[in-house]
Amino acid sequence: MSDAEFSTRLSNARQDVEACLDGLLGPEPLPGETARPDALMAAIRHGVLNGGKRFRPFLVIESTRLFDGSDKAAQRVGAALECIHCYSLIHDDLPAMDDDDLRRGRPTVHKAFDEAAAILAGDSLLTLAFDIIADDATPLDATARLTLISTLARAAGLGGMAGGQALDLAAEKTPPDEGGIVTLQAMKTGALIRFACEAGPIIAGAGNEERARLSRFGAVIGLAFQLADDLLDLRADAETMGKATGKDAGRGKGTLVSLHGEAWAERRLSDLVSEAETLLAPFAGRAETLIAAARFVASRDS
Ligand code: GRG
Repeated sequence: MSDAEFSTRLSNARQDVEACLDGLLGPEPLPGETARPDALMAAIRHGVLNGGKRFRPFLVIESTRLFDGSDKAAQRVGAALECIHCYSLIHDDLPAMDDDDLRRGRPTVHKAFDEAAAILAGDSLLTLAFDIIADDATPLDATARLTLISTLARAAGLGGMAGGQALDLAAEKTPPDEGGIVTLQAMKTGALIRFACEAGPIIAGAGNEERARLSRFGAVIGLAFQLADDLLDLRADAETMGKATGKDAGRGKGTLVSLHGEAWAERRLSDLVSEAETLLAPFAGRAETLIAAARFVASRDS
């Protein structure tokens, strides 16, 4: 698949998911909700509808297509996952965590609004994600919806992303060894990406073998995503990234790049892309978009 074809597919998925998110984040309360406060909705929309790549929803959509699953279900699960990703960014930017003023090229939610609004926007997005999947409007049977909810809860929670964030904060005081860095990154960054790839076979009702294979593919590209992010933190400027860069080095934070150097990281990225290709080899041409996604992750420049 050419770079241009891949960009078109990513951009189409982005548009579909943004339309879905725009509808889900409307002012009208759902049955059972009392009201959606205007100021909270403004903070939430600032933190979500703001130019993200939507790479995780794209992975949900493409891993679902690999098994001919429902596109509509994939869009809603992708939107739910993006809600959790956006919550994590909003909370990560808070002064108590990474303390950033810029995200996706715009003021962070606590800068544009205030800290309480940012905390509540994140809380609301986290719970909304599970509401979106549980809702009958997600066209899947109840067992598939429950499996998605439980798998996503474990990816996002204490043994996944939130736990990884805790390990990351602790790493500023006591630097972890290489194994510790790999574990914290697999949790903080990798868990949501792994869920995105595993969601497809769950949505499409594929078997356990396929689900395990896509989960391994997700783990591999999650590693590549973080390695590329560590390289970008060293190499790119804040304008290109839409967020502060150079923060890891500034804080003396250990990464695999600081341990082994940039040339090692480039070689490891290329090995990870080969591993991703091998994992999807049984699907032959049907997996070309996901394989292009693995290459995109390794070579991305923003
Ligand atoms: C606060 C519970 C909690 C978790 C925060 C997301 C996160 C965990 C920390 C962010 C720190 C960071 C920069 C991690 C590297 C990987 C990452 C999540 C990059 C941002 O994701 P992209 O590049 O961003 O997909 P866009 O803006 O395109 O969505």
